[in-house]
Amino acid sequence: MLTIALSKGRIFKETLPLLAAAGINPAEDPETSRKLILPTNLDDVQLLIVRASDVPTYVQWGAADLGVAGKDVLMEHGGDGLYEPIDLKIAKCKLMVAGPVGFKGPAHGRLRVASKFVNSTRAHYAAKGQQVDVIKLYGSMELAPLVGLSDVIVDVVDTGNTLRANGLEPMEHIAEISSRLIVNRAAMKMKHARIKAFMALVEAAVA
Ligand code: PRT
Ligand code: MG
Repeated sequence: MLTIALSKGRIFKETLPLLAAAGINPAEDPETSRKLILPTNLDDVQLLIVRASDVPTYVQWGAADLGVAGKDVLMEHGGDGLYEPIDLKIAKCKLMVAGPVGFKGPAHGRLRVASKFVNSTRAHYAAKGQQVDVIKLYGSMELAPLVGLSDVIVDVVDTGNTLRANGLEPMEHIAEISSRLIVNRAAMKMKHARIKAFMALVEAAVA
């Protein structure tokens, strides 16, 4: 059995054509099905529908052989127990610092930064030698500066429409983000032929 973990929404939609190129078609649509294990047209391939930030965990622990996860999520997770062999070039965005339009820095004290990407945030400011207070959030980061929870945020940005709609603007670029195929290290050995064949088809579809 080959088990592939991925999240619904943009990653599922953009991974679908790549799976199809590898001969894999889900038997149900995760947007309408309530099933968390989706069978496919192939008896020996199943999909797990999990939270985007949980994909590396399922693959790391071998509950899934393969997964599709954003580089933002992988940077935050750290990549233990995982190979990251293919840049799928889907779900592209940028990890950025953003703040209120015209924001020049806190009046006094340390900069307060809200993010769900606390590790990437700490690493970014550590690399600049800047001491900051990092505030962990799980979503709706754009709200934090509007109500004085933080000065700025670190979040992924695509069109920038969400920032603009909330009176924020991009301030610093941290990383270019796209989704990656990830592989459990043990599965790569135990199911080598099957996974290599899958990867070759996916790689051809990306190119
Ligand atoms: O929902 P959950 O908490 O489980 O996780 P998630 O929100 O991270 O999942 P999902 O499916 O929204 O995103 C999965 C992956 O898609 C992320 O890990 C990124 O790698 C990638 N991606 C690409 C994005 C975006 N583009 C993006 N625009 N992830 C989130 N966004 C957000 C952005 O932060 C903003 O709030 O979408 C909103 C719209 O963006 P703008 O800039 O176009 O307005
Ligand atoms: Mg989401």
